[in-house]
This record gives sequence, C-alpha cells and structure tokens, in this order.
Amino acid sequence: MVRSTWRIGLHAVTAALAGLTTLAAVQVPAAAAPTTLRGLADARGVYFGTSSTVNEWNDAPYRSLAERETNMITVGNEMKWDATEPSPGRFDFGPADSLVAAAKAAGQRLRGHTLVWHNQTPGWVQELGTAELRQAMQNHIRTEVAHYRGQLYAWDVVNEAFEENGTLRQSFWQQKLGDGYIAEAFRAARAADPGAKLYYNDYNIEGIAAKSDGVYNLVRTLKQQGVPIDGVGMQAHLILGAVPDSMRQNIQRFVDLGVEVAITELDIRMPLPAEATKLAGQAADYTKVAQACLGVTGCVGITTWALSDKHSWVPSVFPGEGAALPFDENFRPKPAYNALWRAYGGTGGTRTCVATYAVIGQWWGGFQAEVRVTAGAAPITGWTVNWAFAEGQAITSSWNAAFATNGAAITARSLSYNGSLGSGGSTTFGFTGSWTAANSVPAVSCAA
Ligand code: G2I
Repeated sequence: MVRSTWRIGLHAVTAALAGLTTLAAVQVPAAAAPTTLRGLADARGVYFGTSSTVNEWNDAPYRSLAERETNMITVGNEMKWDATEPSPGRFDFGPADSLVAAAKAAGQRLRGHTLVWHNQTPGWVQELGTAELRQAMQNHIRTEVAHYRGQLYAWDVVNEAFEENGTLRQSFWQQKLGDGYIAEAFRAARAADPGAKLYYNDYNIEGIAAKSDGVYNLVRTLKQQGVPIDGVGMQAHLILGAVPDSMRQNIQRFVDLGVEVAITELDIRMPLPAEATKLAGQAADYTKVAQACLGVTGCVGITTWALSDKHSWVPSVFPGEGAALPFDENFRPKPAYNALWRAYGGTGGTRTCVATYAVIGQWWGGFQAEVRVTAGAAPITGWTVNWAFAEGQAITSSWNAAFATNGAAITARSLSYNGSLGSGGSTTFGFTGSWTAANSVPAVSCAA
C-alpha cells in the first residue's frame, strides 16, 4: 500500500516537474536497492512465493523468512477438499482463514490450492453417483470460492488431471463426470469469484512432451469454447540435473494461447547427502528454471513448495532424497537461493545476511527469544539486526550482541567474537524480555 502510494506520488511529482523548465536539477531520492527476493520480485512486477501450511506458519523462523523473502503464499493443505468439506455440506475454513489473514497482514498475495483433485478428497465424495458428484463439485466450488471472493490472486481450479501419456487421468472425476468436468469446474469458479485468476495446475508439464501437449490441447480447446481459464501452473517438482531444455519454449507456447503461466510448486531434489557439487548443480538448475519463466512476458511468478528443506514433502515420499529448496533445514540460504537472487535481477552478489527471530520460551509476563544471523554468499565481518517491538515488549537481559533501544526500535550489533561469518555461516544471540497484551514475532532485518 505504502509502496503504491509512493509510486503514484512520484509519478505525479515527476509529471508536475516536467512542466517546470526553470528547475534545473531535481533531486529525486533513489529507491534503496532491494535486499530480499521479495524486494527484487516487487521491483520487477512479478512474484516469488512459497507454499505454507498452518504448522509451517507457526514455526516462527520459517514465518519470518517467508514474510521477508516472498510476496505470494500458496495455502499448502488447508484449502483442499478433505480440510474444507470433510463431510457433506459441512464446511470448515478456519485453518485456511488463519493463513489468509496472516498473509494479508504481511502484505502478501495468495494462491488458492486446490478445488478439484483426485487426492486429499474425502471418501464420501469419491463414493457418490454421477448426478450427486456433479452437484457436490458445483456446491463445493461455489461455497469455497465465494468464501474467499476478492481475497485471492488465483485459484488452482483443477489439479493433476492428466496421465503421463497426455490423455485425461482416469480419476473418479473423469470416470463419473466425463471429460466435461474440467470446463464445468472453471465455469463454477468464475461465477463465484470473477476477480480470481483461474488456473489448471499439473506436474511434469515443464518441458514439451506428451503430457504438456495434452494440457496444451486442453487449454486451446477451453479457450476456443469460451471457458474461463486464465492460467497454467507448472508445478516443477524437478530432479537434480533434469530441468527440461524446452522449458522456456513450452512456457512461451502456453502464453501464446492467451493464458498466463506460473511455476507453482518448484523444488529440485537430489540424492542425500547434499554436498557442494550437488548444491552447485542444483543452483544451476534453479537458474535455468527461473530464467525460463522470467524470460517470458506472461510468466508471472515462481512459487517454491515450502522455502526451507525443514518443511519439504520430498524426504517422506522419496526416501533418501531431499535438500530440494533454496534454504537449508536451519534456514541458511543455499547456492540455489543465490541463483534465484541473480535470476530476479539482484546485483552485487547476494545481500549480506539474514536474521530469523524465534520465541523459544514464554511465560506469564516474560519470554526468551533467539535470533539467528546467517551470512549470504560472501563472508561478512560484522552485522546489525533491527526490529520494532510494536506491542510494548522490553528487553530485560541479553547475550551475544550489543543492544541499543530507541522507543520501540531495537538494534542488535555483533560483538568482537561473533561478527565474522563465512559464506553461509551463522551465529545466534538472545535475550529475555517482558510482554503484556501480546508477544508477536516482529519482522527483523539484517545488514552487514
Ligand atoms: O505432493 C506434493 C504436492 C504435489 N502437487 C500438489 C500438492 O498439493 C502436493 O502437496 C502435498 C503436500 O505438501 C503434503 O503435505 O500434498 C500431499 C498430499 O497429496 C500432502 O501430504 C499430506 C500427507 O500425505 C498426509 O498424510 C497429511 O495428513 O499432508 C497431510 C496434511 O499434513
């Protein structure tokens, strides 16, 4: 909000000044260079996002990382059918609502995920006969999309409806409702929220191959029939060393059909353990994906499926594989992060450090917090972490940093023994404090 007001203001000032030829030199303050992927994405008019579940969001360091680095959140599980309509007509939007409210409070946009899928759909839906299933689908879409009307950037309306050979997946949807269920779902979603972008979303459609040909033909047909589809989500659950060479060309052909494209669930897994060579290869793969998207006007953003390896779905589904995300389990940026940083237009190497703040203990009137500082790609020789205590918290004792307080503003600086960090290295400092009404985790920034 503040940003766009400033932009409008600046345009107005610039326009006004254009007429004043007597003013020789006008000093317009230079915008500070972005220090996060979120800032870079904002400056470029695209997004960088992550998925988040309620559990992940409650992991304070994860949340502060996501708030700092991303301007788009995909709700990880809480908008799926098993969460929102566990029994017929009984809707529960509580968990999803809490994520929506939190993301909006952090100034992030949201992608809704997902309405019609063969997974995470309750048994009662799968057991319905044709007429009842059609009615249940319509009712589910109508109710859920209307609940979030005006609040979401986009919806993944239909998810993973294709087989690898490019034919429609023989799901219970397809078998009972026939091919037309996809068009019906998009129409129902548009009627319930005319403002949300409506996406078809799938995996293994990043390169040109039988499956993406199938999706391409579907989208072309839907467009010809006037079915309201606005976007194609390429999930991009990829494998180290196997980013398709045709990815950019594939994105372009979809854009040429008149839809936008997004990378919606990016991760690039590798055999564990992760070591330097694999991490460097993964960074090259992240570069390839990001350039394929950002090189095409109409590819609007990239979302990773979680942000840190701590919360990845990969190890539980592919035993022995993992390390698929841009931050490691301790929230330290990996070479893949630096690759994204450069692909989004970051210059001068990566920003120099990140800090994550966690409340590690809380009792009536008091709490203990720990802040972790992590260097970026280049070594650093000193750091400063800033935040504001908006709820009246006060520091009572501290360790491993020099604190300065100015009203609500807190500054913590490195000491002689913990300012120097190697590339990706980290250290922690902490404090105990007092609180009264509330003790939320503040947004922290780090400079080196
Ligand atoms: O499988 C990765 C993604 C592929 N594309 C669609 C996405 O929606 C999908 O996400 C994953 C979630 O990240 C997992 O968290 O979808 C899985 C289910 O298909 C999710 O896993 C499920 C577990 O299987 C359940 O046991 C668990 O109860 O998460 C549930 C909620 O934590």
